[in-house]
Amino acid sequence: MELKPIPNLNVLLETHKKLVQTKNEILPEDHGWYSRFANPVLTARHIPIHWRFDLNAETNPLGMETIGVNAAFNVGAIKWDGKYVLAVRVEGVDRKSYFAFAESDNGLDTFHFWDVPLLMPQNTDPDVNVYDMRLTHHEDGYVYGVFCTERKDHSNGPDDTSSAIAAAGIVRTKDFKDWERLPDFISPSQQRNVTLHPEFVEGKYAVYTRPQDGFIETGSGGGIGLGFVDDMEHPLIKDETILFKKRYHTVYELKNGQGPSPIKTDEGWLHLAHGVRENAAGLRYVLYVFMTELEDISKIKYQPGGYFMAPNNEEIIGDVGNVLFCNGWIQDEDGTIKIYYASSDTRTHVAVTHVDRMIMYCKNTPPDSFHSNASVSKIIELIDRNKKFL
Ligand code: M1P
Repeated sequence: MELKPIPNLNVLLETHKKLVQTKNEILPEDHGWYSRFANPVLTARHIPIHWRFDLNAETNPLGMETIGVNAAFNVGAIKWDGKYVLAVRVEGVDRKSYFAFAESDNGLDTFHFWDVPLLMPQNTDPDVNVYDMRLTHHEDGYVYGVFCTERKDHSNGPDDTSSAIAAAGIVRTKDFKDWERLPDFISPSQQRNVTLHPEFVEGKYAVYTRPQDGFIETGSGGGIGLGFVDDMEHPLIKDETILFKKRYHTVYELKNGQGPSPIKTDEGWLHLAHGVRENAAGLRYVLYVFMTELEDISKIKYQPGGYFMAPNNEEIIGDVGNVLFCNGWIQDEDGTIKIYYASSDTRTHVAVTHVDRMIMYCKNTPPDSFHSNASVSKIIELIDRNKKFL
């Protein structure tokens, strides 16, 4: 019998092609820190048609969507074979997240997905949900994908259907075809927002962590931590200390978390992180920057005050509103940095800056001095220095 495609196949394919081929446009910003772009680089609508629709008219005569997608966000990022490659957190309408890789030649638009999403290799305790992969090309030659693996917390008995436990899962590859699953990081607390430092530190793997008291609350253990692992095949986190503490009346008052692995610059290791605070409308997630010493990654060298990026206009709206989150950035050979950030747990955007701008930002933005009057004093100081130019 002759196979017939669904009646709306051409319309679906044409609409999808048009979306994927849309060129992006840089937007003007006056702060000089980075530039945003007009369109998100990835949304749920970018997921290929044949991943979402049964194309056979016999089984799907009305051409309806078969497997819905809710969001495409929180991407890991890497330059691979000259392409910008994103490990996208795709979330289905069933709330399950999985990873799918999308690539682009210029890193700004025309991202398209590889053949199939990643079927995550499993350990003995299967993942219930996986998300937020950080991709790190480590000095040992592997590309590591460190992600959050969530499983049910059975400790409160069978009637508790929502408690979960978060841990940091690890996969590694040398070719993006074969993925080896390693044991999850071994740590006394729950973990999320974990990523590797790209170089060995005194022969050990250095790991940025975010120890948590519970699945949501970071509690007394909050902050961006730093720990060390001897062997990735037995990834026991040792000597974990808090590198960047949460603190009252800052943009990271409630919790914070390391974004992607840091970028090495002439001045230090450049970090991008998210900070969370609470307000009457709920939680607000913003991105902030800090720099650690080249010779001692446990020491903060620059800590510019306040946020670097906050949800803007339509970015405020989405599944989990008022959230910016970033777990992927890419530095080009000329020092350009492409920041892949997600808004409101829904879509992925790009912002572009340069390593020189980021260094200036780190050096020239005053640190938070934790009191309104101290903030005003800094402004008055700046006004005084500026008088001779006006
Ligand atoms: O919903 C906002 C973010 O919440 C979590 O981040 P954190 O552990 O720092 O609170 C993660 O689930 C993240 O995926 C999500 O974007």
